[in-house]
Order: sequence, then C-alpha cells, then structure tokens
Amino acid sequence: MNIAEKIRAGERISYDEALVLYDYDLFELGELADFKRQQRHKKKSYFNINRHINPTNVCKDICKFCAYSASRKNPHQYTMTHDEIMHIVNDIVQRGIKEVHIVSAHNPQTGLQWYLEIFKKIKTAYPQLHVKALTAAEVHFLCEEYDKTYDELLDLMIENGVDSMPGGGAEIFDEQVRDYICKGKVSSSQWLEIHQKWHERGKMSNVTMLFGHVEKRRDRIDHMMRIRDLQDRTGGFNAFIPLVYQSENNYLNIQEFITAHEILKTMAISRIVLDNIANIKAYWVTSTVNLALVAQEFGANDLDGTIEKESINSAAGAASAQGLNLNEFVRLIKNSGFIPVERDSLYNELKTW
Ligand code: V47
Repeated sequence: MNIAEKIRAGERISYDEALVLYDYDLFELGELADFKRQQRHKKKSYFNINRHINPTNVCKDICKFCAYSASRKNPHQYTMTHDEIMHIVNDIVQRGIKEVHIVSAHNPQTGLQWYLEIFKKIKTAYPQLHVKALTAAEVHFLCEEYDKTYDELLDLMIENGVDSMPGGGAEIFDEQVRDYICKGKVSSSQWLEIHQKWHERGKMSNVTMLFGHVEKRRDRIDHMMRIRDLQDRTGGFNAFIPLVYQSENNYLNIQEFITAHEILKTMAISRIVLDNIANIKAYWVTSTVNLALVAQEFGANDLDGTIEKESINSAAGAASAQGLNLNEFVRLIKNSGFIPVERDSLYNELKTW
C-alpha cells in the first residue's frame, strides 16, 4: 500500500511517511486531508462566540518571537485590575458571549492570587460562562515563582473555576529550535506533562504549534508526533491549532516568510497525522481570514471564533486587534461552501447558522 492508500484505508502514518507528504502535490494532499475531514465533519465548520482578554503584558520570559511582552519591543506596559477585567466580562455576558479566553504574560509583580482569583470572581458572577485560561507556560511560570507543584496549581485552577486550558506556549517541541526561540520558558516535556496532568483530572485543552520561523518541516512533524502520543494516552485535546508566525516588532528577524502553499500543506498534514484529534483549527488571526476559509478544504474544520479583541498576535502584525462581526463571519463561511455551526467550548453543537 502506498501512503495515500494507507490514509484512505484509515491506517496510521509514521513520521517518515508524514515527511514525504510534504513532497505531494498540494491538491493531492488537500484531497486526502479533505477525505479525513469529511469522514468526521462532512461540510460543517465550527466556530464559537468568544472574547479574548490578555490582562498583562509584563513578562519575565524573553521569547524572541514575541511582540506582546513589555520586556521585549513593546514599550507600553500594562496590568489590568480585577475590576477592569470584570467590567469587560459583565459587558460580554450581556451581549451573549459564551467563552472567555484569558491568557497573560508571565508577570512576577502581581502575586499568585491576582492570577487565580479573577477566575473565581468570573465563575461566581457567571457560572455558565466557559473560562478557558492559563497556558502551560503560565502554569510553569506560576509554579516556579510561587513554589507550587504542577498538581497543586492545576487543582487550584479547578477550585477557582477554570474550565479548560488553551493551547498556547507549545511553540515547537524540538529542543534545539525551542532553545533558540524561547530559551528559559517551559520545556517541551514540561508542557506535555502539564497537559497530561490536566487531562488526568478529566479536563480538556488545546494544543498549538508556532510555525513559519526557523523550524524545518521535520520539526513540525516531530511536534505533531509528540502530540499524537500524548493524545493516545489521554484523549484530552479538543483541537490542534497551527499558528502562523507573525513577523513584526520582534527579535526573531526572519527574512523569508512562509508561503500560503506551505501553510496549507502543513494544515493538511496535521489533519492526516493527528488522526486522534477531532478538530483542526484554522486560526484566522494568524493565517488571515481568506486563507482560513481556503484551509477548510485542506483539513481544517474549525475557525475559532469572533474573538472581539486580541493583543498577542496583533502586536506582531496580525489583523486581530478587533475581532470579526458575527453575521459577517457566518456569511463568509456559508459563501465558501461550508455549513457554519456554532459550538460551545467543548465542541457540543449549539446552532447551525
Ligand atoms: O503561545 C506569540 C503565539 C500564542 C507570536 O487554545 C505568536 O483555543 C504568531 O495560544 N506570531 C498565544 N504567534 C495564542 C494561543 C491561542 C490562540 C487562539 C486559540 C487558542 C486556543 C490558543 O501566540 C503563544 C505563541 O505561540 N505567538 N507571538 C507571533 N509573533
């Protein structure tokens, strides 16, 4: 059987075979990825109505790709008070938003309670609002800073009302690349250990991959393989999210940008390799909306959400400082030939638009 036959027969492909897929013609690869997508989701494309909040940009870490952190190229330092955060949350709940995605920089000045108590305040006021918060990178930072074990911190997150964990901070798991782009932050094995422990508590999370910088194709496949291994053991990942590197205002200094062709190939391969993760997210913030719409034909079945406001990727050049209008979002999905299905944060279907 050749690789394409194996994929159509539902057989798992190896690291070497996944690497060979990059040499396939883009449209042949797209057809294979679409075959896998349609087996699970037919023509449905998921989205949710969500809001991102990034409460502080003060950061102890020094990731080269980051334009958001005030310790890098961003001179505008800020840290929100809980009242400021609650003001946003009060407003979004009134407007029907169902998920709040809270991710911060690693701020050593606020104390642990500033990070945790806000979840309790939100959950007490709005038990039905899904709180997706704290990346594994933040978890690791807080544990080091405040002398907690991962187990202790994850339990505190649950006690305070965190429902699921976002997939940030995974970057690229290859240790050499990781050392170059974000030395000193949570290591690959620590990132995976934190998510494993979270899944063992019966909780779900996402996983990202930052690509299009110095990594090679083999590093992306290695990243996917490490994710597939953990997912085999826990089943706790809801979605895989390939994040396209944004080049502005940071210290990575990449001269040659990744092509749309390579982005689509990577999306398609992730759909094929990650046979145990139901959802592949085309995150329009970093891919552009147009390419995310095309990616629906290359394996992606999820377009994240309306977002409203986003600070991390937009600091590096993404057009996401403001989110997308809901009706416009729905119209775009429909016009691209897919069925817009609003989902909740755990991928239960809420409404077909
Ligand atoms: O971890 C930072 C990335 C991530 C840049 O779980 C950059 O549903 C591109 O993880 N270019 C945070 N990316 C965002 C994130 C996320 C986003 C949407 C949904 C979910 C989810 C998670 O942003 C960081 C980092 O990998 N990032 N700088 C940059 N220059």
